[in-house]
Amino acid sequence: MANLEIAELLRAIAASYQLKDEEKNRFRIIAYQRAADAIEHASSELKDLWDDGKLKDVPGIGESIASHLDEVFRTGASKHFEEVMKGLPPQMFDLMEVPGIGAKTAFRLITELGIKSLSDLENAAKRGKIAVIEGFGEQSQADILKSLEELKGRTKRHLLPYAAVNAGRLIEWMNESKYVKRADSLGSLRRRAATVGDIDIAVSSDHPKEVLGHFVNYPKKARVLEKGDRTASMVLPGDVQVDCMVQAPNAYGALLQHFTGSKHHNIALREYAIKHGMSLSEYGIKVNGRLEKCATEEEFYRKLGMDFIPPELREDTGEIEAALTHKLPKLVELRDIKADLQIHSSFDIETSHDLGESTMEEVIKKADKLGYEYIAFTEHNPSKSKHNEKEVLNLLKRKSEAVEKLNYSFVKRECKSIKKVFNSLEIDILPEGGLAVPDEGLKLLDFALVSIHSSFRIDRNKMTNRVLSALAYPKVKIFAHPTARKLGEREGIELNWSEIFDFCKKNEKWLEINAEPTRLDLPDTLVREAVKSGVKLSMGTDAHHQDSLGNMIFGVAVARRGWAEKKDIINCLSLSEFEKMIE
Ligand code: DGT
Ligand code: CA
Ligand code: CA
Ligand code: ZN
Repeated sequence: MANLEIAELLRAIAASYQLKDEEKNRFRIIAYQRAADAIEHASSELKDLWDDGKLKDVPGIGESIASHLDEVFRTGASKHFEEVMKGLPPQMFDLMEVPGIGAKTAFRLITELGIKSLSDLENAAKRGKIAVIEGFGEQSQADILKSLEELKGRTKRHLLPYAAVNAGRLIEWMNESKYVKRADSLGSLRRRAATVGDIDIAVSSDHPKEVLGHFVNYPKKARVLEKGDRTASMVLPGDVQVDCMVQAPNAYGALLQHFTGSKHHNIALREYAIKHGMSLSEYGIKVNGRLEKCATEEEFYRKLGMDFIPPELREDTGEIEAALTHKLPKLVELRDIKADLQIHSSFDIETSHDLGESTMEEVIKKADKLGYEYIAFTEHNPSKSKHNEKEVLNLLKRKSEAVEKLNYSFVKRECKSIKKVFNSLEIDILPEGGLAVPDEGLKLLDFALVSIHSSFRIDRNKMTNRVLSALAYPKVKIFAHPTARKLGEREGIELNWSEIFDFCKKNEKWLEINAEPTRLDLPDTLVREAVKSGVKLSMGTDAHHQDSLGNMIFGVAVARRGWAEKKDIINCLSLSEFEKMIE
């Protein structure tokens, strides 16, 4: 069972509990959903962890879920899971694949309309049968049709960190062979694209036969697809395909260049070469009919009269012109990052209890290890429906006191590099605009992030005004995960970006690059436009566990793909520079 299937199973259990008795099972439902999220985004296969007896090391998998999963791995099923799902229509779980359809909606559609499949659902929506059910209406029906279209457009791609971890392990394995001089990733993974179709690996060696023999002997493989003289392909658990290519060391740079892509970059490069009497291949560059091999990529680009183009920029969006005229940006690097500006600790703002996992202290320690100068705690605002204004203020006060205390004691006593912890908050932008926290509450914060977590489908103009109304508050500095997209799940909201950019530039507001692997939001193409417009970006991991602070590297990948330099990123400011920005 691959991670995605297990996650699906746990979601099905959560949905079953939701239908049976939502109130009674509230915490169970959350636990199952959380475990499903954790497993879906884990970079290791759960089955491997189980083999090593490390199931409980996965944050989000508690004692009881672990014991049921243990039964699943041992026997192929769990009695408890079967019991929970008994009596529920199995099509329910297919319908829940549709974004926006939860357990209850799916159940009603099946029982009230007799829907048996996604195509049934599409037919029913097209014939107007859904709009007339009580509580649905024209809008829900239109939303369902739109979601169905979205679902069809999905292709199976892997999140960048998942591909990166799998490739990293495989490269380690390749390096164990004495015939391997070096091994690198290629393709979309080397370009650090947000999602990766298949993994491509390059090996430098004079012994392709032995190298490929070692490759197909990889102990963690699911099956071998093919093995030729210079290339081989196999599939890893979780349906990840890997292609491996071997090249002699004296032409290795040309191979790297050729199979890093992107296709568009290579086409544009080839056209340029032809115009100048050269031709390109995975061996090198032919000039006047004579092949000049390239051992390194630097050499390859130099022969074309270009500066070295970092893989992240190879998308044919102006990098070739820039490389010819020595105008490539000096891209931001992980070591330039001095802060993480979106972190959720286990300090539960609703109760001000510490829930035990990744306490504020643990998070600070981890950030200190990473060498940061400052971080911000950005818990979600207290629920507006559960508390009156006075209660909200009291909760915010408690958090602000907790952070203040940490700054005076813990940070001074325990930290080498962290100098300050900021008291921030991730505040919901209400559907009609404005913030989910009263003005008095804002006064307690050092600065605030705002973001959208509901009502995603509002027309472009209204949505733009909704966002601008929130950004207008002086305390608000950051628009977090601005498109609200979820990779493979949900497309982003529609905004008038040039209006947003203008506003941010004029009013010193920053757009976040959220480094959470399913978000990577702003997406790279919009980062590029923001940078061009002179808008500053802030980086946050959106970590809900101290280990996720390590995801910053993926945010940096997005920034680099968007041509961002140090000067474009707020987190590259020193503490004192940053403090001036939020005065
Ligand atoms: P992906 O795997 O869909 O995320 O995207 P890429 O960019 O990794 O594409 P892939 O795996 O098809 O090919 C790797 C790179 O190799 C691609 O960016 C362009 C380059 N390339 C050069 N010549 C060829 C060729 O003849 N066939 C393919 N498929 N790729 C080539
Ligand atoms: Ca690929
Ligand atoms: Ca490939
Ligand atoms: Zn958020």
